[in-house]
Amino acid sequence: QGNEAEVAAFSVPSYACQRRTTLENHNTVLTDALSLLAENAELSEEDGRGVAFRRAAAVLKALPKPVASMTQLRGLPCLGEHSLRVIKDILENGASSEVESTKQSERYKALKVLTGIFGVGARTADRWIRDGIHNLRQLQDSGPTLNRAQQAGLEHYDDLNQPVSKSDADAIGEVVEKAVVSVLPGAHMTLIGGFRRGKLTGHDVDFLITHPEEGREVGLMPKLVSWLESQGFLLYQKTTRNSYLESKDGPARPASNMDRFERCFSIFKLTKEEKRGTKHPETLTENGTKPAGHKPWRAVRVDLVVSPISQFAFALLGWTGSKLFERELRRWAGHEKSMSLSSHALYDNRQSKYLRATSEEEIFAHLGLEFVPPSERNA
Ligand code: TTP
Ligand code: MN
Ligand code: MN
Ligand code: MN
Repeated sequence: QGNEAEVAAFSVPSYACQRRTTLENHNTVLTDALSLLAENAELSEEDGRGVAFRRAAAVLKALPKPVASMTQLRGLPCLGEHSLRVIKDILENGASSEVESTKQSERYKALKVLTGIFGVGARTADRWIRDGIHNLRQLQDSGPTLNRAQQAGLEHYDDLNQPVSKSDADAIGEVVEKAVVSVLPGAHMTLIGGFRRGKLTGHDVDFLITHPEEGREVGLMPKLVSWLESQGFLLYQKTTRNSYLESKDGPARPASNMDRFERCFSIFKLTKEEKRGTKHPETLTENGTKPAGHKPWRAVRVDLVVSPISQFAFALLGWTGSKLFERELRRWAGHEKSMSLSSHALYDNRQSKYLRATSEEEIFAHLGLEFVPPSERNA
């Protein structure tokens, strides 16, 4: 008797950027369920619902132990009626009927398979589904026109849907580092994204590149890509140039969350030799004689970003994630501090000026937040 009353209520601050969220999650059953509903909302282009479920999941990720009863959740932020219903269902019945039926729905399964193709987003997948395409077989049979990214995505579908390990990320890092210093001596490369937050696997590998002398980084990306291409490391690449300086609306408030650095979305060819950390033999390309069912390499999604040193701290913070942590930082900046944060700069609307920073620590300080290290940004 009185067990429920003895269970202390949890307390967490409202914004994910005020919390320390490690990879240790004591509520994976609940957060997996809410994340699935978030994903389903995003795939259905209902972004508002998606964010609401992501925020709810993030609150549960920050709890110090498993949720045992609904009473413990009283007063917690970001838990809306819908999320609370899902949590209650799981606590009482072991599963959420909404999550289970979503998971089994033909539409969700089709959206997952089709958006699992690199280059295919929610809108394209939805169009295909309305044309009766629900799986890869039907896609290949009915043959809608695929762009270059989607063709590559389909070709490397299995590899790209395998998680990337930290050791694969490190092996690729060695190659990219070597490429970076050969095309621009003195340039620096940093691992960003999920691996910087200490994740053991990822869906891709992300790198940020800069040079300590402002301006020296200009033109680096095409050279880097040529080097990697000439060595046979790229199965696909699309480079977009820096559009920050030339944009008309100025750097303060980017129209979207997409930043405007010079960047490259690529599919990297990781060979067994690179994995072992030995030299890349020129002979390893499979010229016509592909061994059936086995190949000595795998395809890995790699994102490269180049930033001028003056924006490096903002780029580092903006590309380390998690995506929700980034979103919450920007929400905090805007709503609580009347500032605009992007991956390029921090603008103070009250003082009408940019706030400089050369480290992530300085940016948190400008924002009036306690510093949260990358390993605790796993919201
Ligand atoms: P992702 O690589 O998509 O995510 P991740 O590395 O956190 O997770 P995973 O292990 O699944 O790869 O994005 C990394 C960060 O980069 C994320 O915080 C958001 C940021 N980002 C941008 O700022 N602009 C972009 O266009 C993209 C794609 C990402
Ligand atoms: Mn713990
Ligand atoms: Mn990543
Ligand atoms: Mn990425």
